[in-house]
Amino acid sequence: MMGLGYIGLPTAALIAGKKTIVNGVDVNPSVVDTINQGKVHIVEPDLEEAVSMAVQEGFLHASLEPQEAEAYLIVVPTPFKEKNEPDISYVEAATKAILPLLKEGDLYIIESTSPIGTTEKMRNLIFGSRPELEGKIYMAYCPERVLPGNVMHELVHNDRVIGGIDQESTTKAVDFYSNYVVGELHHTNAKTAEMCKLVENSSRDVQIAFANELSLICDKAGVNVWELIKLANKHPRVNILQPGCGVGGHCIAVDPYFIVSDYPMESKIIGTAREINNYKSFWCAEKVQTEKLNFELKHGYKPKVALMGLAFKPNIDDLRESPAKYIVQKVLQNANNEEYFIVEPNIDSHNVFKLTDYKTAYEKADIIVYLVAHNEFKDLPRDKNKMIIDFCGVLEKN
Ligand code: SAJ
Repeated sequence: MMGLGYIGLPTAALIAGKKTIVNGVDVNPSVVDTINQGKVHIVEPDLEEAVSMAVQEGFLHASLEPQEAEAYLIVVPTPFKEKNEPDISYVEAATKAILPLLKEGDLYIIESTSPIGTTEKMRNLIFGSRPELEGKIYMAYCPERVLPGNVMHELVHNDRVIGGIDQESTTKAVDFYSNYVVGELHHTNAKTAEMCKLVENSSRDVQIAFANELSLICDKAGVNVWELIKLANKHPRVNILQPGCGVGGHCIAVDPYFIVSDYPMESKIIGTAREINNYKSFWCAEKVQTEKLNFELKHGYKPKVALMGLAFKPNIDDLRESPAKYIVQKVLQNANNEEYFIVEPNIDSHNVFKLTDYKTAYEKADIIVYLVAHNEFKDLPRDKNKMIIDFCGVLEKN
């Protein structure tokens, strides 16, 4: 297992749990040490138990260098270079690391979200330096589709799309996953599987952009967007998602760019959706500043503002690409930080922000800004004397 992050480690634990010996490889020595102690570096329900058992029973061992195996899974990050271009250098590096170990009959699978054509590129890389392996090893792409917070369940139960560089590779990879996955395994080719992953997340991004666009229109029109969407969704063929303060996380806010950067002329809706969702975060930050000023003009004193939530979505502790965090940063720029309370009930402390307990912040603030619809916030009392700015429908969900 090349990469022991949010997907690699749970997958390694799952496979090891079926009594298959897994060598987990990561470039980070502290990750390797942590896992070999049966511990984890990621917050994910049920993961620690699975890793601890797999390590104790001797089926999972982590190291900095790969060892010879029959199947190699590439589960490393594919981040962005400047100008929103995908960077597949980790996939390349992981592939180069196993290159000397590959032998006839081996299976090579990429799970990392990748630009269309990456499996083909890795085929050229492998056979370019090991031509004797051409037609002798199996290569496939099989994207992960799990939702953070529900990874251990979804790894087993979600359907998988599996695309080989040829029929034999697809069949071999399907056989491999059938040992661990009870969801349906769908056969295709590598390029379609690569694109399928990007399209799934782009589709969700476009749908959220539609909801966010509605929220901007409704703000001007004086219509409650939450009620509007609830009513529109009563139509049997309409299913609008929820607006929020933007789209975050390391998948939906990123993957559409993999398409846009390669097909800029053709991917107009996908590109525009990204712009709308990014703009929504900027708009929210501006709105907080404007409403704070309005309050001051009306009441004659500077209000205290509670910024409620930093995570990228409800009930998690993950702040990566978080629109809430972006809004907090933007609002605090050139502001008097004493006037703000920053709240994130899912983390104890933060290296930049001084956090306040959510109940204290609610009590002391004049303006409450809901940035993330965490469950805790829904149970707070409804104090009519406070100004509430609800970007994510906390008040609608009770
Ligand atoms: N969001 C909204 N409105 C909504 C739904 C979500 O604003 O109605 C926002 C969330 O607050 C968050 C962002 O979108 O900021 C993304 O959250 P999410 O729950 O939609 O998705 P992720 O990023 O946690 O996981 C997604 C999933 N993909 C799809 O649902 C198509 C997951 O299945 C993928 O495996 C994952 O991306 C991934 O790793 O690619």
